[in-house]
Amino acid sequence: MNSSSKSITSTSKFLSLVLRHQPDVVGMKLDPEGWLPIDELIENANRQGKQWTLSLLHEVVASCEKKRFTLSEDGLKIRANQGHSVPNVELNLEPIAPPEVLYHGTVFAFLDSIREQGLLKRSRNHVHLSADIETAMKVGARRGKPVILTIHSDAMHESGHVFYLSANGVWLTDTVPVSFIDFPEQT
Ligand code: HQG
Repeated sequence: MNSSSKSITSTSKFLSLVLRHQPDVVGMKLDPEGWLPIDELIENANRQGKQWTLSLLHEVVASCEKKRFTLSEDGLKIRANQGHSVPNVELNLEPIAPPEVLYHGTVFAFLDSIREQGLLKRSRNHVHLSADIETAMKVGARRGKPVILTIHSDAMHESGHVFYLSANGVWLTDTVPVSFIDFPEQT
């Protein structure tokens, strides 16, 4: 990794912290839809020793493979597309019918508890599901050897569960009862 991609990665990590979890680390509060004014964010971050510029943040937004962040149409605000734990952030996504199945990448250590409780959102505002197995593998691999659960999302939807699709293609729902989860056989 060269020094410029290092600074993009560290900026992206700090931005995720601020825009999803702890805006107070730069003394700010997300607006009800999760936005922060970008100029003020840069000023506040720089007061804490960062060396951010508008063009650095534009580069972070554009180069992020997972498209974690969005700039508002007028370019004055920035927000995270999903992953929030800040309460009461309303992304104003439209409910949307999911495909027949979705996937959730997790690890063996959580399976007993998932078998008992289903998938819970825990510290985040939604349970996060992936449209394809490859993405779910990457999500699970953040914690160890990934285990992929298959979620019968169409059946969930039919029985009244609401789904949203984030701007970066992550499926969001409130909870997944265990009856809609297929566990892999060897687990
Ligand atoms: C597990 C990343 C025990 C769940 C990813 C997961 C994603 C349970 C962990 C996004 C459970 C929560 C979200 C239960 C769920 N008992 N464990 N009943 N229910 N779990 O990080 O889905 O790179 O909040 O399996 O790509 O891992 O940050 O959710 O392992 O899109 O942009 O509890 O974060 O995106 O962990 O990941 P998380 P997640 P970024």
